[in-house]
Amino acid sequence: MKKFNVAVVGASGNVGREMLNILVELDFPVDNVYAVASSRTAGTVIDFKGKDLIVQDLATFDFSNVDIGLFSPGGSVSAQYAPIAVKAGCVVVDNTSHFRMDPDVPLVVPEVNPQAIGGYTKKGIIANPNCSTIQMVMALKPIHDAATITRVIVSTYQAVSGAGKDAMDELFEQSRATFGSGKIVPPKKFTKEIAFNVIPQIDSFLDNGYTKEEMKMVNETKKIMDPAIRVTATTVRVPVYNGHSESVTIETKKKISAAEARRLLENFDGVVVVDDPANLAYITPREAAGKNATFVSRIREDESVDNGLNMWVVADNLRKGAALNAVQIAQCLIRDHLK
Ligand code: L14
Repeated sequence: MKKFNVAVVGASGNVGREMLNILVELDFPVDNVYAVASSRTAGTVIDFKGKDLIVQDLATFDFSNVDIGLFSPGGSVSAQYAPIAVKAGCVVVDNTSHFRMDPDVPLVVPEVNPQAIGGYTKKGIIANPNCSTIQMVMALKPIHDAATITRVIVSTYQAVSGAGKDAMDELFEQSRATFGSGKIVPPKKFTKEIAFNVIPQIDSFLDNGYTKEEMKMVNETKKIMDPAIRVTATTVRVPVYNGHSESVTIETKKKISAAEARRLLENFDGVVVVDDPANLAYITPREAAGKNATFVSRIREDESVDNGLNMWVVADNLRKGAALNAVQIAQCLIRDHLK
């Protein structure tokens, strides 16, 4: 089997580290792996299959020997460096929001719209959707195919890991302070205290009153699945370390029973249904963390409308929401296009 040179950009971050883990777990056919990050962590050492990878500085890294770049750096870094990597001959799978809505960049969840990947040739870039979008479309897709979803109302309960390691430390230190550690930790990564609290803001506000995170869910769902689906979202940060949860309410053109939806979801690749409330069988983020599946629980008919369903959708936001989905995209890419 052909092997590939892979660069993980943002290798020191939460998502970058998961990417390295998942390359190993999925037995991705790597030849050389390069860990690349900002000058802040360049020179540090990361373990990969028992070997030391020395983190290289993105500013001077040469992509000409790299086939696939898995990018998950912060902020505007991808905007600057993804095109540089592409020019050097590398295909980039990018995790930032920068390229997602570019019509010349495919936005892919491999179980949902794998056919879109071929469009990567236009810019050399494939975008990985937002974490909350990915797990939601995993649960929507089989139902949409069977009954045509017309509207989605979603509220999220998002873990702090998506905001980075410093954000996880902020939750930890603020929690300790509540119990009298004596160390006062003012909000820094978040807009308000996150310990023992919930914050109805993720990313910045837009003119329409929604946050950017909310509009990512609206626009990305349309691009990945169907522009006709109308979506409204409220995205909320909760004091959970890892694993995003979502309350998802849908309306469909065709009536679909809870039992039928359960059966469709059970048969959809990547989804695991855990739904037997009488026996406390429903999923929580602590149980989903570290796992690759998107879990669906609490599937029930919405009795306030004619054709509606409610469900509870949970996934590890660093895995299916980011690193796993990116490596799965790379798997499709090498299977169908880089043979
Ligand atoms: O759009 O939990 O990819 O702060 C990734 C981090 C969305 C917000 C994205 C978080 C962002 C997310």
